[in-house]
Amino acid sequence: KSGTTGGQKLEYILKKALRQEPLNKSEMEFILTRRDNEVRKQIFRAARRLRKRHFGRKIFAYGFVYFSTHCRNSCSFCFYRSSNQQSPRYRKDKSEVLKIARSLAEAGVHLIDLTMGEDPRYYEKNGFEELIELVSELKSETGLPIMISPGRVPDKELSKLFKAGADWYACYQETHSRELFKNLRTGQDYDRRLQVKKQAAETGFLIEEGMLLGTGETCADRARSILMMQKLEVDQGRAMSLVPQKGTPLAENSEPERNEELMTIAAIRLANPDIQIPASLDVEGIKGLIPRLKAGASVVTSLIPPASGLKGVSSAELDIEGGGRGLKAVRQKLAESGLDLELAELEDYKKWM
Ligand code: MD0
Ligand code: SF4
Repeated sequence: KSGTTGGQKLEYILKKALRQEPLNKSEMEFILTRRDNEVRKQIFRAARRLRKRHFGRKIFAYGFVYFSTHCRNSCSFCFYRSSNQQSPRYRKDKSEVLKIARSLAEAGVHLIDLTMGEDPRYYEKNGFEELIELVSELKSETGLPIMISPGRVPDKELSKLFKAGADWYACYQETHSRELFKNLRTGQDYDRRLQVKKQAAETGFLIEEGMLLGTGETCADRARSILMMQKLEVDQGRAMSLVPQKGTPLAENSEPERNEELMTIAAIRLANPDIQIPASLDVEGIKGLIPRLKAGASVVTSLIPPASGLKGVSSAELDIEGGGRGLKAVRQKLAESGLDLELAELEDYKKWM
């Protein structure tokens, strides 16, 4: 009901966001704690307006190449944590990765996201030369922008990767509560993980930050993570719901309500009007696409070609072999949605960068 203080407060905050003035923590929390469906719709509408202002009708798409699922770490939420015997372990060689990337490029993605666990082969044995070589060949063969999500790489490797042609560095903190961080990224150092993002930005990378929902965080924690995205001046900020994984400490957690992620996406947009925000297919597959775009997301991520032998991170198999993680499926969903959105051209994306 408008006229109540709650209604006035909402209106005040949304107007402020639409003027692109930074929201403070309590305003962010107010947005994140709204439960009423009509109010939520109003918030999504404001988020879409901001997306439209900065991206028009264009939606972007990233190919996802999870080329090594080996990892030395033991994140409590992750299917691929080192001690999990139940997860599919593989490591694709350069020629396979290039082949998959070429097929993604032909299909029309705007970027290739090269993702790996903190694979001991790179971190402990051979070093990063192979990855650096992969980046430079991928760049010259496809001409596409490249994101790397290789874990917390050493500083000196970062600049080599940048020089080889990587444009983006993605490294998710998951939470900015130190307490929770300890439980999630077991044995890892909060400050060092944060530092590497700053270092990457200084090196010249575009940077992505991410938060994980449904691990016991409060709305205040979520607000803090969103404000950190602002403070770090990230170029891409994501929220993804926990998908409880078998063989992990969080296996028995319940999944957060779907609206929680949508509300968080919208709140990220209100606080960071011009950044990329993923609508990841890795949580609910293709059926999750339109709701995320309606909440203000701007880029479809986790596109995985069938028969590539590649897995997703949160949903290892979901929709991959059926083609649901392909651009054709995305185009079709966009056309049916009535949202007046279309896939961008590569040139549009490069201009945005
Ligand atoms: C995604 N599963 O895009 C991927 C992943 C890593 N840079 C991205 C979390 O949803
Ligand atoms: Fe390794 Fe990344 Fe999984 Fe953590 S989230 S266990 S670093 S693959």
